[in-house]
Amino acid sequence: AAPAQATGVRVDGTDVRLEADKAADGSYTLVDSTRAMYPVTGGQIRTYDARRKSYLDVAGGPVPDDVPLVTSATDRFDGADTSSGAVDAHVNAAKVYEFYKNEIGRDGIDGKGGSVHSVVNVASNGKDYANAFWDGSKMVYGHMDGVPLSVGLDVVGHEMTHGVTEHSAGLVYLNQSGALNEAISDYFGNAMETADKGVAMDDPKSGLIGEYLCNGTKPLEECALRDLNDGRSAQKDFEPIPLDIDNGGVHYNSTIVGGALWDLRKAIDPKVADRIVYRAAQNYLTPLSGFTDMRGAVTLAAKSLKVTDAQLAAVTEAFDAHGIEQ
Ligand code: ASN
Ligand code: ZN
Repeated sequence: AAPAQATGVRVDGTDVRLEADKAADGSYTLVDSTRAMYPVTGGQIRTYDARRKSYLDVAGGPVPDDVPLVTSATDRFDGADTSSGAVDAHVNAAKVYEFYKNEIGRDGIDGKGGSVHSVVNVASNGKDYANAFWDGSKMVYGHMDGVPLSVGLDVVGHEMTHGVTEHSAGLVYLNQSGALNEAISDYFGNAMETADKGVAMDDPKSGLIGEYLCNGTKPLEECALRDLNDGRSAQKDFEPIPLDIDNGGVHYNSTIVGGALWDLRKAIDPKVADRIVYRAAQNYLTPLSGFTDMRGAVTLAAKSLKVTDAQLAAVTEAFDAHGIEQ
């Protein structure tokens, strides 16, 4: 087997170049050995197809033996490999890898060039499983109204960032630390997508998460799962939510702090904001950190990066605007 290029058809109908592997029998698999990690660690970006197996049988640990790599008899991945979400997952995982490598200087999810594995096309009791998640080892994707979740670069970036967070701050996925974990995933997922699509930061739609999952059947605002420009404040909008509901409302309270981080990204050079938020998450958070800790962490990270006074003032303003106090 040897690295080879292939072509894929994405769910939106466009062709895309894929990094693949060509076997001796002429078939291709979605195994990308071209990234910086490969020569050093052997790390690869691999995409597998669960073929509607239950997400419960796939979650946790390495990819099960009975879940195959995505394979094509020719150098073209289309048809079932498009509708499963495999092509979009493979391309988007590579984009997220490149963002972390080039913008942040991080080598993959574990920061050590380890493999990046995605399993697409899981179901729930034979029906669409309308979610995606990081399971501690890999990304897993279902379909929402027939559209694979992997079409969203913001979704793929969100899930991979859960892996990055697990390998660094280790934010416990409950209550405020869980909402902060969510906010960091939303921030980086959306930052990647906004940069990739060339959406201006001052576009009111810049904060939308998951807005492309409807594949054009709904306006972006209606399609989106969340909006980092929703302007919510810790004082007015934070709700303590029981643990049995969404791990204590981790996807509800998240946009309070995610909104502050997004405000910062709108106020200063986005690349500087990305470095500040990344450094905050890497160096100044611990597993039970909450929103106030994040304000402190972002402030410390900004100072340690020797940002300008204006950039530091933007940090203060962003957290003030969302009611997150010192
Ligand atoms: N899509 C969700 C997330 O990554 C799945 C979950 O609730 N963990 O946040
Ligand atoms: Zn999440």
